[in-house]
Amino acid sequence: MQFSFFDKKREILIDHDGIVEYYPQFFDASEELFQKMITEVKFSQNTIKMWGKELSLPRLESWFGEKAYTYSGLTLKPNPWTPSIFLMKEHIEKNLSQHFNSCLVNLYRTGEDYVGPHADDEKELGAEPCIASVSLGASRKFLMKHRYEKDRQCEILLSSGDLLVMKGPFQHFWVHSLPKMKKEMNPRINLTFRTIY
Ligand SMILES: O=C(O)CCC(=O)C(=O)O
Repeated sequence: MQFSFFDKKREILIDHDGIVEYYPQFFDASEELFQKMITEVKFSQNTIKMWGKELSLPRLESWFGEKAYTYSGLTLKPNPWTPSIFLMKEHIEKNLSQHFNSCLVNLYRTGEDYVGPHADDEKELGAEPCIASVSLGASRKFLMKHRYEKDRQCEILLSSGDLLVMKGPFQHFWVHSLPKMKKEMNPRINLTFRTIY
């Protein structure tokens, strides 16, 4: 598979207490990529422990790269890179001049699957993580809210092929989420490329 190097359009969505850049249609072969993910990735239903109870996450996950990743008490063991995820990683790295050694892949099966408000601020992601997030499949709303300035928030509809980059102190000042939408929505896959130290 080859990715075209077209003139990438970039919009700055947030430039206060962190930076969020949006590259619409960064990947033009997004339907093909979605199908590759479905066939190449083995997704798992993971659980986390909360208030002494075992809770199933409202999405499926798979973790790739060189190192394990622990969040909310859950440790994800790394799978070896699949050919397509590795190519996507290289393409993003060339365009952003940034290196990544890991990737979390989420599968939202219907509009009922979601991720609640959180920040990717685990210590092993470094002080100011740069996270590159690729959307494939159904379009879903992505919400960012400032932790301390309650009137500051930003919402964007992420579509197949879009790339969103969060960097600087963003994870310290903002939380982000992918809220539930209509139940009958088509599946969406999200890949977040990260660096684990
Ligand atoms: O699916 C998305 O766009 C967001 C995923 C996310 O927030 C995460 O994996 O930390």
